[in-house]
Amino acid sequence: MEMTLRWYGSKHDSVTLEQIRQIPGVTGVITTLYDSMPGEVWSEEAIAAMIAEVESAGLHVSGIESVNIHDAIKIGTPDREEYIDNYITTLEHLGKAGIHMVCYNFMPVFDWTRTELARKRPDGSTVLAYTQEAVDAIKPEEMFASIGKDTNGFVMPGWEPERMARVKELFEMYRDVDDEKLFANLKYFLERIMPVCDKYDINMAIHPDDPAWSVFGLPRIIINKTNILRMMQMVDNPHNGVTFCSGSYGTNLENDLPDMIRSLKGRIHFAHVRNLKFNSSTDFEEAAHLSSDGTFDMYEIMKALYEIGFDGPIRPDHGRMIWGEVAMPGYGLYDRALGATYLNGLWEAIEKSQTRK
Ligand code: CS2
Ligand code: MN
Repeated sequence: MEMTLRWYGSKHDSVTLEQIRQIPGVTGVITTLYDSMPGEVWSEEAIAAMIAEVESAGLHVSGIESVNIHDAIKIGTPDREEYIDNYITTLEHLGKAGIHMVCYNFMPVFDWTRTELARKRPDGSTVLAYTQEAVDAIKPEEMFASIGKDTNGFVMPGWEPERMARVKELFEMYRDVDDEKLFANLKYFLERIMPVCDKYDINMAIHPDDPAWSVFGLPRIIINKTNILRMMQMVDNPHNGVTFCSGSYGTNLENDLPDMIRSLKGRIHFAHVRNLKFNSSTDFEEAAHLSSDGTFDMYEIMKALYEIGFDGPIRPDHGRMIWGEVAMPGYGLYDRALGATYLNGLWEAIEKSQTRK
């Protein structure tokens, strides 16, 4: 595996490449063209500039998170053809530039959903948190306003203001899309893009829906072992793979994370590893990465990844806000650096315990 950190580009991120370069064991970044809108073609020039900037800091681009999918593709409207063509061109440009892993998600309307961005914990740190009660109490169009004030002035991935202004309209467009239709639209999209992925050896890595259940009545399909295996089989090509995000699949306590990892052998192209602390089955917060701080056994998660021979990029996921840092919620430097170091420590111990018996 290769330890990486997510980075939004110098215009948008409070964390610098120079800082990332100093986290021991982190050799790559996972980045994106944050200003691009879903459906746009990423130009070769913009991709080259992004790579040059990262490489001049002594790091490399380990993959993209995300090339977002236009709603027309998820809904399956006739104009999806044009947006799929654009997506293919973007993949072609990325492949030519030597990028081989692309993360994306297939969530309708909202990307990840949290009800608090700065819940205070007993140690004074703040974290992202979710309660079902809070979601049930508001209308979808109020969602952005309810968390918008806690973004520390940053644009949150998946919560771009232009998108949020259209929430009502988007709900209307998804009216006839149920789980089956969403599966069919995902299959259609994947079948269309697989040839370019085969040509340039691009691993597509779908990110799970977060939380892993339907919110506001919208269909959500990338939520559990049954559905993800269905997706792997419906387009049975190794380039059709997953981002294994422990914090997203883990929102549903019925998901057995190490077991899911083992069942996805050969198809996990990217890993997000973080912990959650459940206060009840419908109230969870994003704890520090350590097993002792949350609900999951992080050793077992890393061991399962090791055992299936996972060799893709991995990253700590959302971190707590600590030591007075002001950053995009979940994406500060300090706690993610601690997370990376902890995960590297687990990996080293697992590796040595296998080879030094
Ligand atoms: C989430 C998502 O995993 C995460 O960090 O914040 O925004 C995720 O990046 C996307 O759903 C992937 O497309
Ligand atoms: Mn994730």
